[in-house]
Amino acid sequence: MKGTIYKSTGSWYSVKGEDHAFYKARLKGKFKMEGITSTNPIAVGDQVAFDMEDELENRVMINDLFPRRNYVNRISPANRRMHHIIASNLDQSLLVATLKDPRTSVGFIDRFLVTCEAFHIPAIVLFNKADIYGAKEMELFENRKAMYEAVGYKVLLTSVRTKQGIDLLRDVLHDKMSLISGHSGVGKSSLINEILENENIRTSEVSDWSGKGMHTTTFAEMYDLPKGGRLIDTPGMREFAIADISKQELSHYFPEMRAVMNDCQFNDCMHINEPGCAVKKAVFNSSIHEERYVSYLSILDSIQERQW
Ligand SMILES: Nc1nc2c(ncn2[C@@H]2O[C@H](COP(=O)(O)OP(=O)(O)OP(=O)(O)O)[C@@H](O)[C@H]2O)c(=O)[nH]1
Ligand SMILES: [Mg+2]
Ligand SMILES: [Zn+2]
Repeated sequence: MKGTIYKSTGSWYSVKGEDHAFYKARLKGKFKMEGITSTNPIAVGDQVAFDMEDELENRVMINDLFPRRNYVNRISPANRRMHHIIASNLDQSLLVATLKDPRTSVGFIDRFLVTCEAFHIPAIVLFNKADIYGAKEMELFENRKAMYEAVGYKVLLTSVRTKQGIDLLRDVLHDKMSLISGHSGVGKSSLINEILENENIRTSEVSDWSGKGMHTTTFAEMYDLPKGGRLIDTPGMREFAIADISKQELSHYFPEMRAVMNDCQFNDCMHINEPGCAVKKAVFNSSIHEERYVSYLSILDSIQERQW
């Protein structure tokens, strides 16, 4: 049977078959690995083929992986030589950020956006916990919103507490396969719970509620939206280490730089100190936001060129 991976713990998988039933799956021993650079051969969102192993217990064996339409990966926090595939076959990617408790940095958001650009996955930036923002945070929000909208990203403001922005979020997620990422504690699982309208949450998740909120998510897991579409909840990440991007190509993944870099004097301009650099000129006249340029320099600095 054919199916879609809904959850992966590394040792077993939850797969939803074409018959809409969930199966507990293992990987066939000699499963072809797509190279040795990925820590996980199968990720949430993958389309797979499987054989029944134990009909009574709904256990199956995955024997094939269908080609991925796309995927998002990052450098594995456990082993910096390896990549970790976060999810595959996505329509869009939602970054959940907060401006208080905790504050998400522009640098973190930009690393995520660069990765989405590199994988050609439309990205949305959502600021959650609006209910605890004071005047200072609201001013910061307006600045961030203007900055990201100018680059072409959709920006949302939500609160799970007051339900602010939830209807709009529901519209944005409708009928799409969306990856939900962000630091731990920003409210990813809370937002998903809200959007699922408590119809679709499996009982194990309900018992996860403590007085203070949900327990921290440990594995990526996909959920079906009641009116169509799917969400992938992911564990919070502390840092987002970008995989597979060279210093030379980095500026292509800043849409506002991509738009002007043809006017740089040198073809191989890295937009640092070169004469006649159109990107630096745009930063000076504020048509490129300085904070985005600072992110660019910082990411550039962090890219280790591979020495084979
Ligand atoms: N004030 C306020 N608190 C919120 C909001 N959304 C979530 N929280 C709280 O923030 C805490 C973390 O929420 P989670 O949904 O578990 O966060 P998460 O992003 O899934 O965290 P990880 O699973 O660790 O990555 C909980 O105590 C929630 O109740 C919000 O809109 N406003
Ligand atoms: Mg969570
Ligand atoms: Zn330049």
